[in-house]
Amino acid sequence: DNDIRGCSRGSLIVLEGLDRSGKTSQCGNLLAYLQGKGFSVEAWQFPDRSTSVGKMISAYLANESQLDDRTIHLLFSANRWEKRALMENKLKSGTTLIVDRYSYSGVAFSAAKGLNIEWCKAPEVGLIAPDVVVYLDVPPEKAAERGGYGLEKYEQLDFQGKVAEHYHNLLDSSWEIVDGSQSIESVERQLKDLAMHSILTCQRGKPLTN
Ligand code: DGP
Ligand code: NA
Ligand code: NA
Repeated sequence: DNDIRGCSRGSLIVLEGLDRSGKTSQCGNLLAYLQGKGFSVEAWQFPDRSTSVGKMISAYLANESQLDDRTIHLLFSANRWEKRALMENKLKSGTTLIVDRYSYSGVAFSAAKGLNIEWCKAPEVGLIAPDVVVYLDVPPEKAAERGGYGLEKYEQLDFQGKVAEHYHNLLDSSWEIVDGSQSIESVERQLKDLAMHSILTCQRGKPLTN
């Protein structure tokens, strides 16, 4: 399949966490740091609102459209699928990708609505497997305090609490849990270390897998 053992490739670094967990600014900081080190690196985010599927998702999140829970679930997944080929090309050509949310958001947010977890996972099968998943762990109450939520659909404390529970069910030993309640600098330092380690492991020939 996608085994490119022996070639130097980029690393797929995924950040997950609740809304207002600090992921997005940490992704930006990590991007700047790695670029400063001379690595070929890009920051991506899902949902990617620039595509036509992404625009449907964005309208849904802004409460401008209503969609059935399973329908929006599949659109979020389709939004990752439509970027898969480009993602593979970037990684194979040596570019590291820092990705703000991925399949785990897909599962945690939809499962929090009560959808069956195995059903939620199914459309994610075959997407490229991350080399490292960092969970920025912030209690929902603390995230809610951070300047408050915006107006988007899921930005409500009770719902985020359910999302947190589902994230915790998804966590396994392959995830890196970073305590997002620490200082920004401390979180940043840990992310840099995790990213550097992952990039070097990929450069040494870790295969790309689904
Ligand atoms: P963001 O642009 O990262 O703030 O994400 C927008 C919102 O959508 C946020 O509340 C998280 C949620 N979200 C992200 N990815 C998915 C997904 O795949 N499925 C569902 N149901 N929600 C998602
Ligand atoms: Na958000
Ligand atoms: Na974000």
